[in-house]
Amino acid sequence: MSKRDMKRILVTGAVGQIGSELTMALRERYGNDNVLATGRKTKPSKTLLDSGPFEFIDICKRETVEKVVDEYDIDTIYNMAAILSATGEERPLLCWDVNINGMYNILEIAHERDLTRVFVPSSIAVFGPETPQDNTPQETVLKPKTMYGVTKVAGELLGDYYFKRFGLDIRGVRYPGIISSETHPGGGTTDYAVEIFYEAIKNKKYTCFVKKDTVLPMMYIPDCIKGTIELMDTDISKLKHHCDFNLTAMSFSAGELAEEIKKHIPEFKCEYKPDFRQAIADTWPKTIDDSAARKEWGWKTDYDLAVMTKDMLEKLGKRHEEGNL
Ligand code: AKB
Repeated sequence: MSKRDMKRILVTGAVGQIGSELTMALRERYGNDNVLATGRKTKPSKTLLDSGPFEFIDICKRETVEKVVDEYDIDTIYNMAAILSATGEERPLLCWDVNINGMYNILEIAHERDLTRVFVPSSIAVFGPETPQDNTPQETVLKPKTMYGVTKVAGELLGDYYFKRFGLDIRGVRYPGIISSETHPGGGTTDYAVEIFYEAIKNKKYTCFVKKDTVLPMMYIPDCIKGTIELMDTDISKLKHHCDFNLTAMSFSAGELAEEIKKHIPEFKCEYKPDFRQAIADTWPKTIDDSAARKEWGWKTDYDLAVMTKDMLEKLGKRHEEGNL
């Protein structure tokens, strides 16, 4: 088997919202033993632990990453470990450390060992108030006002630098808010779009931390996992962009999401009490132009607001009935 065909994958941040489901999808595809899940502190789920190898590492401590990369003969890294926007405003130095110094360690390790491919996610947080908020173009002003956004812009640039300078095959997308039912998001501005489902099922009411008319780009987790893996599978000759693909599936206001949930749970009530995360949301796009992703690697979505809402409520409703929510 040539080096290009081998797949020995490391997922950092595998206990997180995207990492946990990405790890399971990669294990299904490449074999359980070929996908090493890693986390820093949080206890992994039984599903993650029982289905394949797991190690605790800290991407800010380079030697802990080097150890597992060498021990497991890793050739591909999905660097999903990150501090998100809301936590980033509360702990800016930690955000810089994990998102920049941690990412730098990953890139150096990948470069030194000539790894096959690296995925490093970016976010809609790279945009700021000077960016057009409707149909935000692929190439546009990047002047974020959060520490998270600053680290994501720097991360995109760093990734492109390693590609140009060292030929490291590194890829990434600007994730919108991700909605999922397996693992809670933590510390993001778009977390309300997940919390609302749990509260609708459990308590039939929710107090939303952004205003009713706040519109943000969103995506259901199956689309997110599909897109991530498809980008990593694409022949590099097709890619003009590398670390900064705009990506979206749907855009809706917090009020529209509440209305969609009400169609299934008529007694559901949503109140709006904006907190500091409103100011972050106000600087992000409402809708995104992801035509570069569609053109260069065939990106397309399967889930819109109605289909996603129905699926989320069914999944969480079942877990609630079983007493597992
Ligand atoms: C956040 O809200 O911080 C993240 C993101 C959009 O990157 N979900």
